[in-house]
Amino acid sequence: MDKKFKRTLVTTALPYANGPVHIGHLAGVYIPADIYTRYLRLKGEDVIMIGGSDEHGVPITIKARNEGVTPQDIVDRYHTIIRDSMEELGISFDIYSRTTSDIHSETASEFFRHLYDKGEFVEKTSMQLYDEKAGQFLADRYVTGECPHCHYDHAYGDQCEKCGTSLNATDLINPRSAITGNTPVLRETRHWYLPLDKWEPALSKWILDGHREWKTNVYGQCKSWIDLGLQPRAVSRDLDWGVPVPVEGADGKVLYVWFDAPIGYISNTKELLPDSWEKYWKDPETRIINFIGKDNIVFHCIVFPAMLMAYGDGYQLPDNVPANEFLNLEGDKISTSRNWAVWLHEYLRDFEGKQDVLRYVLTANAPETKDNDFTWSDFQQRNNSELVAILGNFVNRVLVLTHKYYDGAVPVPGTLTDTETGAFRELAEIKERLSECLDTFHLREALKEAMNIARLGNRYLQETEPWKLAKADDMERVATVMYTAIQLCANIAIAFEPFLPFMSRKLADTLRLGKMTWDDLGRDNIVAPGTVTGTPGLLFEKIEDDAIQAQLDRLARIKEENKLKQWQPQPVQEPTDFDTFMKLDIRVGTVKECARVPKADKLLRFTIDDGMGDRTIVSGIAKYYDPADLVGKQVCFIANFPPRRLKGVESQGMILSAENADGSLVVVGPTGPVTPGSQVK
Ligand code: B3M
Ligand code: ZN
Repeated sequence: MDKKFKRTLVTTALPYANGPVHIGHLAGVYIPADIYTRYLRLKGEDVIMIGGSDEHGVPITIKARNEGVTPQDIVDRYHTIIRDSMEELGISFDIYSRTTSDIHSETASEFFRHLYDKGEFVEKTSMQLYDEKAGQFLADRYVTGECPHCHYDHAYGDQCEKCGTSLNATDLINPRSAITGNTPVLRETRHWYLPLDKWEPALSKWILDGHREWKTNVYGQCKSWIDLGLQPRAVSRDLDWGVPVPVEGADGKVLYVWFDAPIGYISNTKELLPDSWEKYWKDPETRIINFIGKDNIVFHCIVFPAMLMAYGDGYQLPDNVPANEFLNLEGDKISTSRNWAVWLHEYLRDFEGKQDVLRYVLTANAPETKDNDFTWSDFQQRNNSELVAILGNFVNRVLVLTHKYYDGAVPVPGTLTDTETGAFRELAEIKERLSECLDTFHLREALKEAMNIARLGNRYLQETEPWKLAKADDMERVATVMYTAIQLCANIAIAFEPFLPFMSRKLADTLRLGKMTWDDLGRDNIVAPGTVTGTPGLLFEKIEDDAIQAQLDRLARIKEENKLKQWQPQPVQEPTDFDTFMKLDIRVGTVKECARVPKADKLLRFTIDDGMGDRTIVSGIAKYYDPADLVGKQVCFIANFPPRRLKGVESQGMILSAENADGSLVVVGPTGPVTPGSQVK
């Protein structure tokens, strides 16, 4: 670490407790933060990682309203799922708390009150959107409409998810209430604003001059915000869920969720370290790193820093904000409301014991510099041909051979040859690049470097071929090779600890390693001769096609469900006139016979009593009916279409049917008995 700093505070964006966490959250925030924190711990640094649920805000009240339960019910449910599933994935928070805790409301309240007393807010009355039917103001996600920038039609009142622009509800074109669907009216209300314009020079100096090393996506977003000119931002809302505004006469007003949520980082640090939390926030020798997703950049780089500067009292600004881009799923944007996600708690149920596989795939494919796609076939492929075939295979060969030749005891090596010294030199180079990548948040690259140790190991075995040496009875050389290979395995256990902590611990236990440290990485003598290694078990197992197919089937079902939910009636056609209608001779007939048309799986052949005799009609509805069920029913048909041949049968008309949202067809007939041959008009 930079000599300037004595300790690191890692914060992770607080997920909204309106749903479980999914692979997008993990790839964007929690896995990178966990890798980085574990790395610093291995280096013996003073580091804490802070997490917690964001339990205020409109996404939660909307969910509660939809389900007819209280917001507290919602956050209790999802906080537990999120906390437990992240723990199971090995995300090693020092604390995972929540913003409905008492300590948080006190901290957030005090923060607001302090700024209020210092005169840091501007109080303003303005016109805001109000839903007269629901009887409430429509803050943030309570209103949707057209984005004024990219014209996406489903932008939210606080942000357009399409172009990422942060919005005010009143910016939306054609706003609609998310509660009632009504068009809102404007009504006057009073709020407190943080004048970001006042902090613009300080923010510009701090970021644009002082942090050119930040990721280009982060720096670029900050720059465009600052270049556009910062505006005062409201920090309160007219809502009944949140931290009440701690000021006389502010009934029915709460702190804006984006005001209270980042303060959650502070409250959670306080909860973890009641006596020493301040040194993690107010000491210039503390380095603060915020892990977030790209939609949170402005709040972490502009708004929260302005709040901290306004507060004063030594609060430090983040040293880096390594925000990731988005992860898509099978080519589509991940969405909680559309259930288009791989949910962590479901993954853990479906792939028991495979935490490291998900950690591996999400790191190897992390959206560090651009949006990326998660696909189940890539997941399977990376498991089978990287984790199993490269990493697992190397370690397994080494342990099996050690047991075969030495009953598991690490042999005393003979003289090292150029092959060994070359391998250790390469290992040292890998360590250097790996550390450099981790220090600069290039975690995909870092994982590749760690993997290079396994590749190096496989190459080393291939080159030295200890099984051939053993056949030729060159046991001294076998001892050197196996000793060296065991050291490479130990290096793998250390190098992978930040990435794949479960595999790492299992391997470390097999090699009888106690506490691992980053200092040991690169050493050629980590495991002493004579150490009796444990029985080798497989580190990774192949993932079979049926497990992958089950996931793809689930996604296909969700796609189908979403299609149904999104179904809308076709727009009404161009106007027509009665004469045109009358030209169609629509009649009622009674089905006398109905049978499948041989060799045509879609077609049914009807014999219809049309009042004049028997009429044959062929209709493409075989998928939806058992022919016997239609006999005796009355149907409407068009009588004056010219006959045409379908699969060898002459069809004398067309039976009318209605198409459902899912594409299925239902035959249309009269609601009461009708004389066959009657006309429909
Ligand atoms: N809950 C937004 C999100 O989940 C928000 C982050 C808060 S971090 C202080 O994307
Ligand atoms: Zn937009």
